[in-house]
Amino acid sequence: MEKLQDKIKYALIQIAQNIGKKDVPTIEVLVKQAIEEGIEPLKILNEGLVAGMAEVAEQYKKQEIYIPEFLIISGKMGDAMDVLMPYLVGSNYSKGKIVIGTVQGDLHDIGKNIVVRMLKGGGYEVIDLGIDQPPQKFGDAIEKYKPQIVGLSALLTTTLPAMEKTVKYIKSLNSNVKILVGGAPVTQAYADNIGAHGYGADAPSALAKAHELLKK
Ligand code: B1M
Repeated sequence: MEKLQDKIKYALIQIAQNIGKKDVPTIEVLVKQAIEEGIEPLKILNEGLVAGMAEVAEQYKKQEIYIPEFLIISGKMGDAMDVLMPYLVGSNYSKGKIVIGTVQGDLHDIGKNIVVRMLKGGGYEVIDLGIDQPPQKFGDAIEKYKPQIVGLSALLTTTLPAMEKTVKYIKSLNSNVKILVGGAPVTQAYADNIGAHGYGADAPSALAKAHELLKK
């Protein structure tokens, strides 16, 4: 018999391929069923949801699915996480904590929100500060939440200096936090230049970079 974790994983992929169709399996129902069958919550997360999301991310990367589909799937993933979360509490499920926000002067958040969903789907606890965040707000959040990673997003060439200022400010706090940056005008060269620890060109690479930064 097909394992329930596999069903959860393939349900996410099926949603990607059948958006809008009625008979697509509901992830929350499968997650509930898995819990009732006594499958370990961490197994449901890692071998079901995270594995399914990783495949969906590949499809997004290869442009087999696009932003609207990705947002729908991420939403479903969020619903499933809501069901699973109470069972995960106390099981040390989180791979790490990430504070993220769009830098000062910048109101764009569509891409950042995709990154947030991707990181959550990848098993991270994410604290989203929102848009137009001054350096001090990132500093306050570092003190309050003690994250391992801080993510900065910028969509305007005119807000790139705010990203640099924020990186400098965070580094001046002497915490061990790693800084991950991204957004349309940001490049690897720019990230290196301002002293960020990591750069993600898109949501899947932001997730991959987060994993990599935590290994260092
Ligand atoms: Co604006 N805007 N916008 N805009 N806007 C752009 C960015 C622009 C390229 C349009 C253009 O001129 N062709 C241009 C910037 C030019 C430049 O700087 N070189 C521009 C401009 C000029 C402006 C205004 C100044 C316009 C005006 O008022 N005259 C103004 C500025 C407001 C401000 O921020 N202060 C403005 C306003 C707006 C809206 C509010 C109307 C709206 C934003 C709504 C919102 O976000 N809630 C908006 C939009 C929607 C866009 C476009 C059309 C789409 C951006 C987007 O959502 N892309 C954009 C033109 C375009 O890109 N075609 C444009 C889709 C999204 C999934 O991609 O955000 O790149 P992206 O995110 C990707 C990656 O970049 C990466 O992963 C994401 C997922 O793959 N990524 C990260 C993002 N953050 C990351 C963080 C990471 C890692 C990866 O680690 C932490």
